[in-house]
Amino acid sequence: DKVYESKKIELKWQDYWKKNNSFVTTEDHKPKYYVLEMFPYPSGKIHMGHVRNYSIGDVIARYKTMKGFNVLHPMGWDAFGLPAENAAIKHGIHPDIWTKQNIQDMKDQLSLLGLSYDWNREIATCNTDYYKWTQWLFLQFYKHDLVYKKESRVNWCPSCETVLANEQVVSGKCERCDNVVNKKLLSQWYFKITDYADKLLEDIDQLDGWPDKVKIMQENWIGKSEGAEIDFAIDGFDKKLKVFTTRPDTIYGATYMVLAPEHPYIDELINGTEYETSIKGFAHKLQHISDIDRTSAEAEKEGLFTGRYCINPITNKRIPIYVANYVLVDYGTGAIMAVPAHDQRDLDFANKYNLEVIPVIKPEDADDSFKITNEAYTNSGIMINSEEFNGVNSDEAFSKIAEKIEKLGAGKRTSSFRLRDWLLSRQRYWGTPIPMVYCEKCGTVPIKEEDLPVELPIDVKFTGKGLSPLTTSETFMYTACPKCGEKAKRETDTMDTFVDSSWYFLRYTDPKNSEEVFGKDKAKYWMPVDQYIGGVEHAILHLLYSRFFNKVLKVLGLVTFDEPFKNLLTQGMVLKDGAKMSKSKGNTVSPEEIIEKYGTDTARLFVLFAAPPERDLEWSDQGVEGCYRFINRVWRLVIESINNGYFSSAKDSEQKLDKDLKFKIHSTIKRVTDDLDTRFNFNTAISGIMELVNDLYKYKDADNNIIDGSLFKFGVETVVLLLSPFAPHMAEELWETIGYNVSVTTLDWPKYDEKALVKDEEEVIFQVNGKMRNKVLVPSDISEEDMKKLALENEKVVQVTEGKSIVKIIVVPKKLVNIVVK
Ligand code: ANZ
Ligand code: ZN
Repeated sequence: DKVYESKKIELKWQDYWKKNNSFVTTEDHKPKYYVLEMFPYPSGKIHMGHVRNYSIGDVIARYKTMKGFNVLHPMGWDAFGLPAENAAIKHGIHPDIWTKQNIQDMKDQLSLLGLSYDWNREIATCNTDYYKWTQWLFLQFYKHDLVYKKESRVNWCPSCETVLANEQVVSGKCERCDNVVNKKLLSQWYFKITDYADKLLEDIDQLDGWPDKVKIMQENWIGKSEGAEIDFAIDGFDKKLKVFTTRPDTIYGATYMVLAPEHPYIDELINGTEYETSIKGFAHKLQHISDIDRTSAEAEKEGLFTGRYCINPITNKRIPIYVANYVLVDYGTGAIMAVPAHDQRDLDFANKYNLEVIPVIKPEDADDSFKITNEAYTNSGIMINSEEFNGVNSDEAFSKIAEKIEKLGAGKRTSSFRLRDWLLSRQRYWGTPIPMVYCEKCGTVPIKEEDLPVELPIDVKFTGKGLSPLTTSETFMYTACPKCGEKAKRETDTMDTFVDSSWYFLRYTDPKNSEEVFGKDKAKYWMPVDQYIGGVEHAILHLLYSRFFNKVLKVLGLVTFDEPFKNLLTQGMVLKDGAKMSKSKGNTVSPEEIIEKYGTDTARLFVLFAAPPERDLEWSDQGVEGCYRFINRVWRLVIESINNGYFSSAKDSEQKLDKDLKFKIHSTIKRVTDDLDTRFNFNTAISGIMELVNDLYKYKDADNNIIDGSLFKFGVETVVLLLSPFAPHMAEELWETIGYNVSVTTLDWPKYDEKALVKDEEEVIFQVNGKMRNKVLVPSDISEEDMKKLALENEKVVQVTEGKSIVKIIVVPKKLVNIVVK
């Protein structure tokens, strides 16, 4: 007998697909389907998470192809980033060499998985023919006033003398040398993503095919608050203090003001006063504390009086101005009116510093003795202590007071976003160089488009010290100013790698274009991505940045659609012993070992069968064994049937056994198709196929059964085809063994016959006192009365009911009749 040799078969078909360009795609007249898995960082090794991600994508790609779609299924490399630079510092390998070697290694590992990628479309973000276009896009953003430079604070390790990424700072200390990390002011590049905050928020409504949790995460990240900006005059100072509040209804309860210690007015307000030194010291201390720590509810509220006062524009009351840790400079206006009665943070602060607390809203059912002590009242209610607004509901007062403020010219309704502009500068080598120069005469000047790419130089030193290693390359640093031709200095920062990944899905549609970022027609044909698949860890930044890029590209006229990803599937993690598989926990299972032992088809089947794709998946050796046994069982079914001539067996009359099998085959096609079409329920699809395999075995082994060869063959072939997206190598081999010489990848997905799904007979059970006495076939449309009659007349039933009196008869339509006797 031909035995199942996974390795031999898998290599054979991988080679076949490659030689026959089985997965190479071009635009054609068919409906298109673009399936995309988030491209990996080339760390050098694939792990089970990759296997899961890519297996999900591959099943979808293969299924949609068989359903008649023109499928685009590309793969590439998110190839810039810090690890390559660390390797250069540690081992002296150039990042370029390190990265390219890793890409080759990972490609070799990926090829073992038999994934249906169009490798002709492979891209790596570190290749000049890719990052040239990343730079080109940066210039378009610059032209449209969507990039700007601003001073901001970076993490700086004084002992390594280098800028650190946030993830390199571990509890305030440098990951490399364990010294305390400082902040340093650097002038850096930003994308104006906040210009698109409203649009990014609004269009979440279009994302029907996204998980709700991801949409909520995006919404919260953008964080829109509706409220008002109100101007407070400052006593003895000519500028007004603008605050942002979400609660204009509480303005009568504003008893003090708070500025962020970094607020631009601070200097003018306190210079030369007795408050200067302490406030500056306070601001300095706060530099090292993250925004999250400063604003958390638990954080101790701390602040200082500035010696200054504001005038409340509604009450004309004079109230003190403080600085405090819990007000941030870059949210709203960096200043607040504090209403301790109705805001917990303000109340904590007021209680600590003995500031006045005036309640202006009371619960509907509270009486006049309503007081605030340690808990702020944050709900709506009835207005009190608010002059003409007393007695009004606070929700109503919100608009009325906002109107009054507007009439007085003291402010206006507005909204504020939590979303910040996107800091894209990185003081690193291994990234896309920012295509700008600094000229003493002309200032900041963009590189001319025709001079792109600005290539990464080779002659850099990786010392781990100083600013970007690009500053160590003489050849790179100095160039001619694009405007005046004089000597100018290049920008030495590179771009955040999220820039590279914000448009790669577009480049796949036209990866080799050397004239344009991508052909508009090609993008129009393939985009948007019909199904995007990746980890939920990218639910916020990568997806938001990609959406932002897409919206800008639409304005630039390069794309025609609002949203780049129509459907999103966020796959769960792969766990072992209840914890995420990871090197640090030492609980990993190597894909290569599993493939060596059982074959890729088993590995793929297991990761798809063990859990629905969005859920976490617990690794189980028995589960893998089980999938391996199932594959062998399918294998034997086909080989045995061929060897024993089952497919050519003739039968002249149809029996119940045949009818049941036919029903099972068609209903399995329907079930698997539905599972794949709607929710990608791979696990239930696979168990459906397993059931059909069981029934095929039962059918062929049934006593006294003559096999209906053509029906049986139809059943077995259906199994092979339905399994082909999951276990493609085995399916190809079996298909060939059955006698066909076309690749399964070119075949149509099996269709079911609606008529075969209608059962015209049902099996009904007859019970007496709950005990089964007989099973009979009845017409599907039988009435309850007729069922009763048949049961009462049935020979086996009569044997036990004779001479007894019938108490009652229970009928479950199409299933059972139970006769209760005494
Ligand atoms: C007065 C007030 C009364 C406030 C009240 C709240 C409750 P969200 O919803 O998060 O946008 N705020 C404004 N700017 C701030 C800053 N830079 N740092 C810290 N806090 C700031 O919250 C907006 C509210 O947070 C604003 O409304 C302001 O306090 C505070 F009963 O103003 B509120
Ligand atoms: Zn110049």
